[in-house]
Amino acid sequence: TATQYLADWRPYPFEIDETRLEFHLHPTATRVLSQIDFRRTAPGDLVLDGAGLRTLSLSVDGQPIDPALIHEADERLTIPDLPDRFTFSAEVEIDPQANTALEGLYLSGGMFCTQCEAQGFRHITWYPDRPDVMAPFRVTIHSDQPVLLSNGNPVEQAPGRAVWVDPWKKPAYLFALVAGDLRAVSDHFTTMSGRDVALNVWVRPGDEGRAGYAMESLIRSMRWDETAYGREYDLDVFNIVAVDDFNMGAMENKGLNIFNSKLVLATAETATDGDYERIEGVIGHEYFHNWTGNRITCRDWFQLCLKEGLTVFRDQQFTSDMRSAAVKRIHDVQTLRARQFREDSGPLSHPPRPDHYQEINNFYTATVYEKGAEVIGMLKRLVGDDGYAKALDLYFTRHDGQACTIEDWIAVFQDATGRDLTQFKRWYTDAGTPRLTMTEDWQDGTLVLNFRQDIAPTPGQSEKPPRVIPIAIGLIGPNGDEVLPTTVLEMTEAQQSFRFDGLGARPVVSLLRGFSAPVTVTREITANEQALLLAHDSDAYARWQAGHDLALDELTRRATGAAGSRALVQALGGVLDDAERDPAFAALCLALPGEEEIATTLAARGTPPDPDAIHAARHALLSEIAEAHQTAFARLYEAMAPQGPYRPDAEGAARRSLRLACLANLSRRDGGARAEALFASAGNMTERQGALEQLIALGRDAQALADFEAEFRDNRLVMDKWFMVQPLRAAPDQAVARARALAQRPDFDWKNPNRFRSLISGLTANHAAFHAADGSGYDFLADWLIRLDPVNPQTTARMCSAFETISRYDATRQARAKAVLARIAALPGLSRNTAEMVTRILA
Ligand code: BAL
Ligand code: ZN
Repeated sequence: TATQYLADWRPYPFEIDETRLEFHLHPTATRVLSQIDFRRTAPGDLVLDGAGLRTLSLSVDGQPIDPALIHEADERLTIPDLPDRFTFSAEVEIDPQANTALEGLYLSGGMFCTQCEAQGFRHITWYPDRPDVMAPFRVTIHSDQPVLLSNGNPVEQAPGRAVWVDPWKKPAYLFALVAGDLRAVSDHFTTMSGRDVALNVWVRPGDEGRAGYAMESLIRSMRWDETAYGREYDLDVFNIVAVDDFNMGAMENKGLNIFNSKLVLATAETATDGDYERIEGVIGHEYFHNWTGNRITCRDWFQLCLKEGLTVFRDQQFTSDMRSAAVKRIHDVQTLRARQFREDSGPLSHPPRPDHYQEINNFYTATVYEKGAEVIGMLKRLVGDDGYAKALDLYFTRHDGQACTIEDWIAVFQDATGRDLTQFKRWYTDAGTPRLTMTEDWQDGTLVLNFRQDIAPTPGQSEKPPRVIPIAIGLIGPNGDEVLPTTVLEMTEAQQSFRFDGLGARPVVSLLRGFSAPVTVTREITANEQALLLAHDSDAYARWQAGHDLALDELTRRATGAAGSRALVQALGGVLDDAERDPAFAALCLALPGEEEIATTLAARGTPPDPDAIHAARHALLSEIAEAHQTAFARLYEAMAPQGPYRPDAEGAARRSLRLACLANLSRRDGGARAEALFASAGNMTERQGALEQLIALGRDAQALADFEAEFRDNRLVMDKWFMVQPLRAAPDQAVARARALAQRPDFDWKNPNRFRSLISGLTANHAAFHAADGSGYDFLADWLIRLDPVNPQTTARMCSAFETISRYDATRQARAKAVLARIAALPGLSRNTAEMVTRILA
């Protein structure tokens, strides 16, 4: 398979003045007529992309084109010797019903819908399917479906026919079309300059009562982007459609966002607090793309983090403003570590801006998205809030309507602030997570902090020059008072020291406040000092991190056979005393590091993790905590009982999160009595699912699972949860058997990506079960990847990343995992997507 290189990018030799498309929709034989007005800007052939098309006719200015110019293996049509201006026309036939890969035009439950990012448009018709070719689109849809939607503004609507015009130039990956029997939940928004925008969230008949939160989230997003970034919406209508079969979370098509229905539909009875927060965040994310992604897009797919890193950063800011900034930051750090640090420490490590790929769909990763956002957070910390605002204003004025690069992005920061960002750029081009080591020297009131940064080699990159690292610190005196407020140290060398004079007593360093850089930290610190930070640090993230480190130290010691200490159990007592003041914080502290994180930490220290020992150590420590604080847990469980009807806001979610943390502890001693009672009485899915998870963990789940199924049998999204929690929460020695049994059920509709991911990732997230010594977890995953690959390569390839950590484990596990990967690699006809992932993991 050909590798694509950033260095090979060349400008396209034509611009497009207008793209006109006409669709005659049919489930198995949709005809697509296209007319594209090209204008030459440089010498060269016209190269168009097309995949799986039945080409009926091709012409230039009405003259037929020889179909022999189509190169099937390359999925390309190359036409030489063209004039400076011409209209290219094609008529093709495609089969949406056969499109199980869900790229291009496909059917979901009888509804026509599209997914074109990154390279889906080539499955619709012949086109320059690259993001730097932008055009206004005019789309005519012929269909007997009642609702016909595309990008832009509606200009004609008649039974069986609709015309949509999108005046804003866009690349093909932002094209969208939807046709189906849909109902709208409608509202409107008046923009900052007084224009009225019609808003619709389109759902299946019967789902109208579940789209209200998505609509409220959209309105909040539109207002926030005006206030925070001065960005106004630019069409007369904004449509969102919920689709049941979708590879991603959602897609930012211009004026017609298409969403996985799980990120739209919510009621208290069917969605958890986490679901609500994600819906708000993703509605925001896709909306914010209108400026960061659509008005200003990427020149090529290597630049994906230009739009994704920035848009994630913006949606994180939005959620911080709508909810609790401290809780959001801690959640984001947890996600970054669990997904991106994991990726960055293994065979799939790549820079936020990669310089080669085989299949771009494999690069919609935590590194491009979440690390891309962290890099922008560092930029903002280095240039300050005003510098950031100036740079963004310059970005929008300078690049509106363009397809840009990371170089363009860095240039606006340099030009707006005068700062040289040459070294900073390494965060975009170099892979790997820096390890920051700090030692301290203390003498006569002077504290010297000595830092060293090390970056391990990553695939294809052995040299790792030092990066700019903003290290936010504070100093806490022995009595808990802050003696130095937050100060950002700028580290630019491999080793660097910073000096603080005139201190009374030796302070404790609150390090990396706000998680000021995506690095791992090694330092010498005692359990007492960690407890002091946990009790007194003024920075909520650093306070949580101190407790987390205390817990991680305790767990890693126990998991490797060392004796336990009481330091964590005691420190949590202080957290519980204070819990009613900040329930979300207490809940975050009570959620001990997961088994995967313990394994990661051990591996980073050179110890192959033993999944069974880790599971046992964590289980034992949780039992000690449950016993030591049973009175506090019982008190708080009652104190956090609902105070009124369910509201999906941050305050309510905080109380429920603490209540469920208490339930988990109480369930270790009451045999599940409280969990059964809560399961039976809870009026919301957050508590319902929380109680169910406890009952599964205790093996007392038969009745609850049956009741849950009886109640929600017809609700796909809720049944996805049912499929997910069983392998996730089951005892490790039972989880694989349970997953196998669930996979036999007729309602395990494995071609639906949500259902597939629920069951399979429920198991792979159960660390000790997936890494069972007998290889049964690996076999189960491999069997299903092999089955799904011919149907849906994109989803298959993404799930291969469950194997990315195998080299951490003992020789037996490694051998078993490599054997199943070799079995996948040897399959005839394996997709390019999966082949690339398996090859990289085995490399
Ligand atoms: N652009 C793909 C989906 C998203 O990141 O919004
Ligand atoms: Zn995005």
